[in-house]
Amino acid sequence: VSSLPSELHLLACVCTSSEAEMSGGGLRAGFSYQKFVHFALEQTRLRTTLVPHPSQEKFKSIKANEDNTIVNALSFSTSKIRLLRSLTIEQKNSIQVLDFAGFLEPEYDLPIFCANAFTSPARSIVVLDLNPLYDTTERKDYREKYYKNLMHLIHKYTELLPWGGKITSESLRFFSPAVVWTIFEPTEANHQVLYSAFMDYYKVWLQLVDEAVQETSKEKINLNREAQHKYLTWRAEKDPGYPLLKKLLGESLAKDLVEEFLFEGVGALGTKSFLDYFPEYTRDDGTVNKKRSMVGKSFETRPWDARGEFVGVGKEG
Ligand code: BLA
Repeated sequence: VSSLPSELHLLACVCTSSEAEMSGGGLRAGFSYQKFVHFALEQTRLRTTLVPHPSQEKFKSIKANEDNTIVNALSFSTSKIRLLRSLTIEQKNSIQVLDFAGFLEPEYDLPIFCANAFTSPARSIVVLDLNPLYDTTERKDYREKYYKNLMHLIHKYTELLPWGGKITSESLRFFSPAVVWTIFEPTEANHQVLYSAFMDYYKVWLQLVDEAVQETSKEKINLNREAQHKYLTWRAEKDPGYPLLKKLLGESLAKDLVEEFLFEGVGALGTKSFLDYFPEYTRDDGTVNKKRSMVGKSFETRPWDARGEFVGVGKEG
């Protein structure tokens, strides 16, 4: 019940946007990532019961510093999904942000659903993926288990949503061979393709959730928990959206949003620190290096082959 107003708002957006979307060129007044969220929640509800996550209460009504900015935050859990949360930010004729993710309970080794899009009048920067819990190059068994039957998706979209260019190898290790990493001009046609890809990827993920069998080995559950905690720790510290969140919400609220909402679990799923996981970021005085990447950007083209085998050659610079 607590999510009703946001979802009504969301429905309203879907119903009234078509006319504005027809106007074409640049960032359309009516374009919104709300319909992505609406689709995902509706699909999830068809299969399972969504229970509001405790984090929703604090963040569902957050406001940006600027009046023209609408922030929407929703979070749920299900019997298998520990945290399904969505953040959208809309600034009329200016920026549109989507950050949608789903994390399973540690009893499952399922990939993390990850849809991030940052749209300005100039371009849309997009990551859409089932982020692996384990390295798909080192762990061939994990790659076989989840990505073998998923590679058809990237073949379907790679032409319309081409590789976005050089990327830091630090980000790349959290991506799967089926990742959509792309930068495009924010036209209606491009966003329609993105919406279609989002629907396909989300449906596949939901199917995997349905089929997921609970792990019983304590050791494996602990490994799943630590892998998820490492991911949360990385993103809570280095997410490219963080500077913008600070600007829009102020430093303190942005920090709370990142730690208690977007990457909730970073404080509770494990005790290791960022530097325990990523010691290469240690500065001489023992603090965390603020640089996002220590290695630099590389991989001008998609570094996986059609079967999901890593074929990238990392070059510095
Ligand atoms: C840029 N966001 C990017 C880039 C990536 C991502 C790869 C390109 C810059 C780069 O090479 O680092 C997204 N990176 C990811 C994701 C993972 C990762 C999803 O490693 C997962 C492991 N983006 C958002 C949100 C905002 C946002 C919520 O998701 C804002 C509130 C903004 N992303 C944003 C902006 C840029 C960006 C402004 C361009 C500026 C920059 O590159 O610093």
